[in-house]
Amino acid sequence: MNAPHPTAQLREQLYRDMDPLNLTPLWEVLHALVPPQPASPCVPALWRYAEVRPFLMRAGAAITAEEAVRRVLILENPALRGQSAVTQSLYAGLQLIMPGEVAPSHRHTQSALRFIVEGSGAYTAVDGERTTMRPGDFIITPSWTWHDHGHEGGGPVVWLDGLDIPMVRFFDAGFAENNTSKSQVVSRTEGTSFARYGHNMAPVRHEERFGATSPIFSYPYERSREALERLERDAPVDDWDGVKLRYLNPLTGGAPMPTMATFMQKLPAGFSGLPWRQTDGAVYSVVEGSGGAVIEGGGHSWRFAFGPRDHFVIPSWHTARFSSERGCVLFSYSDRPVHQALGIHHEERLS
Ligand code: GTQ
Repeated sequence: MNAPHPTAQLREQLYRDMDPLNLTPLWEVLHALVPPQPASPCVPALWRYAEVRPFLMRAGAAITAEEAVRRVLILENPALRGQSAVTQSLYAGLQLIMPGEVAPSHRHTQSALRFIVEGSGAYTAVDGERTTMRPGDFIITPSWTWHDHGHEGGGPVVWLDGLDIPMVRFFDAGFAENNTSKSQVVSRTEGTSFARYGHNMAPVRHEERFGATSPIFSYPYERSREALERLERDAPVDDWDGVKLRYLNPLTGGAPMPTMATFMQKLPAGFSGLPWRQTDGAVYSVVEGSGGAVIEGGGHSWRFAFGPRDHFVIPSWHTARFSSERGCVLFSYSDRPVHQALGIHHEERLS
């Protein structure tokens, strides 16, 4: 008579014996590998500017922009500490530059966006053209273009850096190089790119300068805000998003960068939005006004009250809804173009 299969023992012995050959059984991990729905390890988080700013200023006293190369405080997802990541695929940081400083010229395969949070008079130079930074402007540094930042005005200037660093690291496709000169030579007059591409027109014989990235370096806030205000006044407001527009690469109609989509939205005064969820986790920068976000996921719930210059992250497939008593303007970015390119983007609008 055979004894009943000592199944558990048999399996444990199998796992131990094959472990040195770097073999592991799928059936122990299958449920987590192929989950019924996204189960992000990220958590929602809010960084209040009033709490962050003193540390930025202390960083300003502790290190120069030149020594730091980029003087940035990274917004790390509380569940991903040590990984320099705000979501699994995205990086966020707040960069400070003081009058007279230069953040030296370099280039890398990672794409970057800048969203100006505080101060005026700093510039970023891309591909020989300088762009002056003003609060609310959205500025692009395309992959593998030389860029340096400088400040010839007065007072500190702070902007949000959004990069695809974790995504490029995931693909092991990161290259970087320092320029031989600290500031790149200016070879184009400021505003040239915007004149060429920023008016629903394009040069008749344009070269595709940056491949999949928008040839517009800077999307000025006054233009975005005007569009949102007009739509709030003259068109139906969306029950989930308020008034929300996406930024465009004018040559493709797609997102301004191959890896990141950017948005600006206005929640009208008295807005109480319906909940939604989407697979692209998103980082938000509060431009003006105040409001609230209720976020739910993994059996937990978060309630954020936000004001100007605050930042927060809504991870993949967390249910969120916005409200605003007095109205507010929100900038956000996510990895949506990658989801869409892979055909794995999902969005649900709940009620
Ligand atoms: O400005 O080039 O926040 O390379 C992180 C990496 C900013 C930049 C960051 C970077 C930059």
